[in-house]
Amino acid sequence: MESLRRNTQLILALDVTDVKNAIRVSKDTAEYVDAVKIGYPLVLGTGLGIINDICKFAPVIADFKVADIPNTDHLICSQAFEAGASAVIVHGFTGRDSVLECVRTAKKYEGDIFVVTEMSHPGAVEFMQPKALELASIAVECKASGVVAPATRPERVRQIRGVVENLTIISPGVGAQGGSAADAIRAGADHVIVGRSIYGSKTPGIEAEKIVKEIEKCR
Ligand code: 3DU
Repeated sequence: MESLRRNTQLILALDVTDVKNAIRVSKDTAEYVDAVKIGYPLVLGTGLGIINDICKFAPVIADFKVADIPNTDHLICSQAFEAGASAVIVHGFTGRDSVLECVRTAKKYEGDIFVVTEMSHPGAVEFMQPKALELASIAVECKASGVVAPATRPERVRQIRGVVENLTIISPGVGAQGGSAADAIRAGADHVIVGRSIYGSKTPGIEAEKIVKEIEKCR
């Protein structure tokens, strides 16, 4: 793990689409988060330069769910790291060569790669769930820093933890999707990822603090 601190164990999913809100929420929650995850909603809404703006508050994980041929994966990851991201989230279903290329690219920037295993939404049981443990072992074989595993299914986080051993598990699905931060952490997640419950609140800092306190209680 090159970049992700393990302090509050909370990662903010910053899925707002304008600079003003992105800065407001980041500033308000900065003391409670280990990282901010930025994906297509914010980057398409504002431009790639937003990564550098948000880096001032916390390390940025670029959630681009990279899923292409190795050369294109390399180009996408390079752009994200050049823009200031500390980590990039990639898919594993494209195969080992693609994931390896992402990990190779991340090394050049001393950055991290997280591989998606099973997603947190109901539809993930159709195609991803049957392959999730294999996707987790691809992450291990390719020496990724960690995996993304579903807080909506803590029992799956536990099973994925059994495969990835000491890799970092980051876990979305807390709050708006029905998952609990404490359950995900108890099941073996290192960090929970929370979006709408925090940025959709009038007081994002207070919401973030509540989640951090919930996590502290189960340590
Ligand atoms: O549901 P929330 O608003 O707390 O946001 C969750 C974030 O995590 C959001 O950015 C979504 O795209 C991302 N994510 C998942 O929710 C589930 C996954 O399996 C992977 C990423």
